[in-house]
Amino acid sequence: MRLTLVQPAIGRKAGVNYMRTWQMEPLPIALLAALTPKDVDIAFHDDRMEPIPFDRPTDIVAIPVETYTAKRAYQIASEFRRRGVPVVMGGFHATLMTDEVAEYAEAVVVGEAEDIWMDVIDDARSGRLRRMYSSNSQPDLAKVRYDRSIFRGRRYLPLGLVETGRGCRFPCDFCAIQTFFQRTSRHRPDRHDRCRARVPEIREETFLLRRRQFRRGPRICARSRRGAQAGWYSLGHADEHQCGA
Ligand code: B12
Repeated sequence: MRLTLVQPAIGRKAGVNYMRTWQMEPLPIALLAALTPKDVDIAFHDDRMEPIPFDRPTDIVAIPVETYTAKRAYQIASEFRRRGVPVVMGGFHATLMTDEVAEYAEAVVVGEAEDIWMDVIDDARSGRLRRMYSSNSQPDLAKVRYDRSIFRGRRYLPLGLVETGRGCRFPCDFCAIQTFFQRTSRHRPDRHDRCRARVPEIREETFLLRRRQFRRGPRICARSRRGAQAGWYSLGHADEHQCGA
């Protein structure tokens, strides 16, 4: 089976390639690639950086959808569907706006992918995709893996993204995170998992970590603290630091 993963851009403007911002490795793509069995032939296209070859043969397309990429994701999905290719969508927007997203996809995945992605793959292989896949489970973050080899050859910003935890326990109603994770919060169990020492596939000298972890310096191992002093920096993000930090 041939699976095509597509990272949608935030939008397109006629005559302009792309608004060149935030071109970092998209972690949901690396995660889906790692979850996919090895006998599936995976292609990946990043709409932020390159034209999507809609006519390249594929059996299924999977697209992560955030609210800010939803419109573009629907355009991409429509192009593939016009060619008879089934589309699966998941992510924050797909979970929060399931009915809307379902108009543009054969299948919508609600919740975290880890415990349900194999069902999607199996059903796609047998040509029996369900309209909706829903997972309430919260997978053990110690077991979560990313296949970053899928990004080889692309010139992303030299930032290594490390996922240190998921969710937030604060009830800020403007924030999608507390809704998506139902006000739960969990972290990778070993504090060293946050560090480059345990993320060998990251080569970059700069980490994107949640700001709070940098404030709490001692929670980062000595090697990463040295890195921080040597000039790595954390890129704060509206969600976490608004939420009680
Ligand atoms: C890292 C990050 C960024 C980075 C992006 C890095 C990159 N790779 O390009 C930066 C800092 C640049 C960024 C910017 C923005 N971000 Co941001 N960001 C995040 C953050 C912190 C982590 C996302 C991530 O990679 N998670 C790790 C992956 C593995 O987890 P995940 O995305 O949740 O995916 C899981 C499930 O959703 C599901 N899943 C996801 N996709 C798919 C697809 C399929 C097919 C399936 C089956 C499942 C599935 O399975 C995954 C594993 O369980 C989240 C908040 C958070 N804590 O989640 C916000 C978040 C995604 N960002 C958000 C926003 C709003 C923005 C901005 C628009 C903010 C702004 N106003 O500028 C910009 C947009 C930038 C742009 N132009 O593209 C919102 C999106 C809300 C929404 N309703 O969609 C979030 C959720 C924060 C929030 N408070 O609500 N962001």
